[in-house]
Amino acid sequence: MVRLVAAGMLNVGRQQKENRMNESNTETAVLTAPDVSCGHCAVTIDRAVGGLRGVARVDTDTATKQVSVEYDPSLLSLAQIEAAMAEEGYPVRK
Ligand SMILES: [Cu+2]
Repeated sequence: MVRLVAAGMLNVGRQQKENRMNESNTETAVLTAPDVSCGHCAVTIDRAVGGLRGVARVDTDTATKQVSVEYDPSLLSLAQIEAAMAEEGYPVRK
């Protein structure tokens, strides 16, 4: 019973965090990563970039090789996002 209550409180906390993120000023950057070829690449990028603090959303389109990243510029820079992608083997084309 106590565990159920605790889990519910955790969910509420997560929701509030998401709401705060939506209220903050996020920017969406569309990056081209020519080495993206398949869904596996998309999953790798989603994990690497999505795991960065300040990233709200990652969407990789394997057809266009474009990665759209919604992030909070007050928490991290575009250069940090690009570095995380390059580290996984997907350098961004300038
Ligand atoms: Cu791939």
